[in-house]
Amino acid sequence: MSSKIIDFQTLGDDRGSLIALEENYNAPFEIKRVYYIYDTKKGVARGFHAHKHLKQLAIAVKGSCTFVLDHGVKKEEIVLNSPNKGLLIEGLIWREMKDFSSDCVLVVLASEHYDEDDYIRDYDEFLKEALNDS
Ligand code: T46
Repeated sequence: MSSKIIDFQTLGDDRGSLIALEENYNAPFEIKRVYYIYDTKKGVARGFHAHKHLKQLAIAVKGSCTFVLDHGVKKEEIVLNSPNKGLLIEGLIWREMKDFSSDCVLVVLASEHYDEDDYIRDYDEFLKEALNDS
């Protein structure tokens, strides 16, 4: 299990900015799915689950939000507030997302198709698995 910030190269000129994401390059896996979260209501938190195998790259292409990543033994908070930064999350990490700005558009690239069986939505079950893995 691991997480890290990936800095994307901004290709800009006097017309504005452009960022390209390419699988197995700056998005370091095969991209099978893309989804985005937007219009999140004030004060709402989402997530509250871990994934068994999924790799994801989350980018706040507009606005900001905070990820709370719980590795079982340690917790960290990561603010996403720039379209040129992506949060890579691989493996068994409990995630919560909060503090969405009203204009936040959170784009997520995923390594697998949607599969509810890959989710762990029970925190105690997550902790048991995470501590076994560490
Ligand atoms: C994650 C965080 C960052 C689908 O049908 N297909 C999909 O690809 C996704 C992502 C969701 N759904 C359905 C399942 C639920 O009925 O859309 C509904 C909302 O999904 P969920 O409650 O899981 O949303 P979040 O924001 O809690 O979590 C999502 C992802 O599901 C999850 O993989 O890591 O964003």
